[in-house]
Amino acid sequence: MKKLHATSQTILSVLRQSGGDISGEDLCRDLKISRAAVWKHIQSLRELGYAIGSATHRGYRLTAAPNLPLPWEIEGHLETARLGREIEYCAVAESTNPLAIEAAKNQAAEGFCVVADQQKQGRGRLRRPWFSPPSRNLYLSVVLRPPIAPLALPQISLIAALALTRACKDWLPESADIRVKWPNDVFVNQGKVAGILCESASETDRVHYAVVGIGVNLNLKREDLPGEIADTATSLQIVGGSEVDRPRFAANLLNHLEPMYFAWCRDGLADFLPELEEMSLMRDRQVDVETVSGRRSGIAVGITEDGGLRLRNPQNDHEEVVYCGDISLTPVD
Ligand code: BT5
Repeated sequence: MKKLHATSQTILSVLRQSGGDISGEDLCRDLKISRAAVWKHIQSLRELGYAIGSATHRGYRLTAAPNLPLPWEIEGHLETARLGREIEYCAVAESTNPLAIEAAKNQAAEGFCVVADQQKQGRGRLRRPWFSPPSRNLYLSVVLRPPIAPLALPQISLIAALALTRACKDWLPESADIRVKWPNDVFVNQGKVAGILCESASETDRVHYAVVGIGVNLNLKREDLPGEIADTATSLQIVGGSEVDRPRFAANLLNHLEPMYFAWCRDGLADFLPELEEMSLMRDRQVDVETVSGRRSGIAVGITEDGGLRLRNPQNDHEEVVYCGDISLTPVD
């Protein structure tokens, strides 16, 4: 886990703001530190991937920042009151979710996030693996403490999925087809671009915490995709063609999520249903849903106010609602 020293952070902002060369002497004088100390901070920034040139008689110049989801880079783009206001960064994590759960158990404030460059044991639902290589994507877990009945908690995946669709829209051409696949996926042009894993602890009438883990494929290239997901996954770069700024994307996602999350806590899901239906991947299509109590099939005709998927039997028009499960779609001709 890395925290940037306050002086390194000041040097970084000075270099950024100047946009040109800053002499070592000026830095020593303004920060009241020695030349050796300035050099040490410059070195630590370089180790994080900042490209900082130095030339005798001219000084230091920032020429490039690493495309890493570093907390201070995310914070620079945040417009939230709570979400992401405290971020723990790991270059390598087993998975960001258990780290956020641990923090939640230790009273982390609502909005606390864990972000990793890479996950060794990234996970999906039912212990399925989440492909999490370094340098490419976003792996973020946010601690939430919604004042709602525990039964309503699964809806949070739908809110996060909708926030993701809005965040993806900001990076993709208008022609991109962005969809929510109930209950926890985001698809772009028929490929899975993001998944959500919500883990929580509650008692009968109170949620202690919910950790919403979000994985988004940002800069994966086709050739990065392992065989198991080569035909089903995609990334914003594969679709949009350009490199996504990871910290900016992370901040943008939290900026979208926060007001939606607070509105949902206050008023429930009803106001989001039209958008959820408009963005639905399955709408009016024949689907099979694997649930714990067996397979259900039907036409997906909508989502209920409590987050269930409405399935209509085309033979007798009978409708049933399922609340969790894995969906497979019957291909359309
Ligand atoms: C999910 O599960 O889609 C939830 C994924 C949540 C990942 C985030 S990353 C931050 C946090 N930390 C974690 O360890 N997890 C969360 P599920 O619906 O069960 O889908 C899992 C399936 O998606 C796998 O079985 C693969 O088929 C497919 N898959 C795995 N990695 C993928 C990737 N990077 N992109 C697209 N599909 C993937």
